[in-house]
Amino acid sequence: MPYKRITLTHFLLQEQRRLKSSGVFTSLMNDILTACKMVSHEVNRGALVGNHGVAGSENIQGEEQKKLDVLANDIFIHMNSQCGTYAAMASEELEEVQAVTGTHEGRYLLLFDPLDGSSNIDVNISVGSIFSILRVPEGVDPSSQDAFLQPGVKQVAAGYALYGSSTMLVLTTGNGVHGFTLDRDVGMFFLTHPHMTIPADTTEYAINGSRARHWEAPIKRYVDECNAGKEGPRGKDFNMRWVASMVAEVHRILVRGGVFMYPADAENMKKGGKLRLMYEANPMAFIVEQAGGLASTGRQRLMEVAPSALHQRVPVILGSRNEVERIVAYHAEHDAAK
Ligand code: P6P
Repeated sequence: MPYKRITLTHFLLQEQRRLKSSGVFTSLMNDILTACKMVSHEVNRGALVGNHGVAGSENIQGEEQKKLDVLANDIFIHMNSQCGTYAAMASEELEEVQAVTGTHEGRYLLLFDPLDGSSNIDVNISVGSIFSILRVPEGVDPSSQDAFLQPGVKQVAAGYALYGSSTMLVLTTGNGVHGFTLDRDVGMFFLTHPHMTIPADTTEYAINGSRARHWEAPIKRYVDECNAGKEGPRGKDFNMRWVASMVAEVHRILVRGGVFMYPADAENMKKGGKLRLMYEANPMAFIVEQAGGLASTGRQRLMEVAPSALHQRVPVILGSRNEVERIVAYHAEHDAAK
């Protein structure tokens, strides 16, 4: 019976009792889910209200901002500044840390990519929001970049909202991964995907194949073997997917397995890779590991990368455990033969 579901708020209160934690965590999560509902509303109205197209500005990454990039960022900053649980925030869209004024008791830091995959907005392909929560380190000014430069293993919680055929919020607090679907008529997220786990094996990989000429040998070896199919060394056929929206790719992997790769390559390695460590790779790595998968740079566990800059980029290989282990082994063989 569909009404016999629990809401995200019920789930958070249960987690709060289980963790014997104060209500702070529940209230900070409530602000994030409200922001995601508001972004979902604006994404879904799209061209009807002029939300498509470019904003006429660039972000810190030097990327042209879409109108919804700016709107989603404003919504996240505003909604998460109200209840005093965050001392500061960092956004993919903003160069500097945003101190949350008047909340000296704020004990948490929020990092987010307010609208990931926004090149897909005007063509109506799924986009998402990604968030990561850290504690304010002792004795550090929370409004300094240094406060944010913590490895992924220090995350308190991480999650994403996927604005797809339905709007979902997927969350981990370190006790597994749980998925909630937005009931627009009720205006609440309901638990629909408890204890999401990633199959250890897969026949589906995701990579932007147009970059093949730039790939390092271990990635080329892995993809070539997948493409060789059952006649090749893997002895089975593979399928390829590429949505150009990390949230959509990770969600597919959580639901049915797979491996996602945005590796460092000859062209992007000058910047350290394509995807950002603090508010894309780390939160997704936390979710993937909590769901039984692995997340690596190819040479290091992603969540153990020691950050040196707020907007730093990193190679990303994540998903089904046995496939990520294979890709990491190919990197190790390659490096040992150098
Ligand atoms: P490309 C979106 O801009 C993003 O950050 C990820 O969501 C996505 O996986 C990747 O970049 C797409 O990159 O080079 O295929 O456009």
